[in-house]
Amino acid sequence: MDQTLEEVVKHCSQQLDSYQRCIENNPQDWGVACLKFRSELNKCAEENVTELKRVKAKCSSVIAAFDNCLQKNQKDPEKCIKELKQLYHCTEEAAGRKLSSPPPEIVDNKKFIDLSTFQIQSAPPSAYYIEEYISVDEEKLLLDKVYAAPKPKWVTLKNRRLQNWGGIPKDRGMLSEPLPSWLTEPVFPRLAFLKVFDKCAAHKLPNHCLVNEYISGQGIMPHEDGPSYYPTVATVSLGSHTVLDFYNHRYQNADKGNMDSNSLVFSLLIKPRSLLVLQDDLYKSYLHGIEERSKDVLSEKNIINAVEDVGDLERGTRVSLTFRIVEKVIKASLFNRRT
Ligand SMILES: O=C(O)CCC(=O)C(=O)O
Repeated sequence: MDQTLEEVVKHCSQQLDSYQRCIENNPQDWGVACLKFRSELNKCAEENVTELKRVKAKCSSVIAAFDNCLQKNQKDPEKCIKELKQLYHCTEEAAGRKLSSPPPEIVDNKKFIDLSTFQIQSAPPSAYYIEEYISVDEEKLLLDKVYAAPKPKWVTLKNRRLQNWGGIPKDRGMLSEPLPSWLTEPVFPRLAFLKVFDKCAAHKLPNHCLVNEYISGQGIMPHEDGPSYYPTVATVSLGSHTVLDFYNHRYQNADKGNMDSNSLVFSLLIKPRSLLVLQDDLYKSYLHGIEERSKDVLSEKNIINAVEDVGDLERGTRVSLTFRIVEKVIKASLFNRRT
């Protein structure tokens, strides 16, 4: 699939850009408002991308059935699961891939539509964790793009490096720029179907992504994400696992150099390619952090989402993509207007 995406980017960058801008400008109803741009992108891709030409020739009736269903059920796209499954099977066959492991949300209708299926029941409200949220190919493409960013995009801190996409959040607001399509395309459609950000009045999809890179031995001090953001975060992990620790708020009052281990409440094992969504009390009333270590001895921690005993895990380099909604934005276009 890497090659297909590269071909789409190569031949249809203008259409991709217009579609992306339309999604940004119509956070409430982009599914309907941006149909024209989606069709233009599809047309360009079908005409120029080898694999898609093949898929179109073989799967035209299944594509039409899926489109038809979506048109009829714009407010209720989950009614089109059957058509989506057929489309998935047809495209995988046309591309010559074995039908081994379709994405979980396609296998199981309930998972496809309902975030609550993924809720970690033993955690305080609310944490949702989805393994294999993105594929190995998507993970590789995302990592390639993160590392292809120009050097000045990186901000180097003592214990990690980071990149801001979508703008830099500031107290007075964020000068907002569209998120690049390489970040949104593998992640947003499923966030939208799972309705992860639907409670947010202003936007229904994130407008900011913080990329954090931790090499083995690095971490992040316990902290809260603060009031600049709508209180839901969605984090996609790439490259390596980590262990995310949750602390009671009183840790905040403790001396920073003297971590109050009693305030550690529980931990989550976060695997590469997974999605973690935090909201409610877990966003507002707990701190989260990652210890600076090169190996996680899981038996030493109260890990509440690990079902199988995976023993000790050596950490590699992990890149996390934390998607959020910054509510106070200043549109970049206001500054770019010609007079
Ligand atoms: O890397 C992660 O999963 C956590 C990142 C985080 O907490 C933050 O950037 O505020």
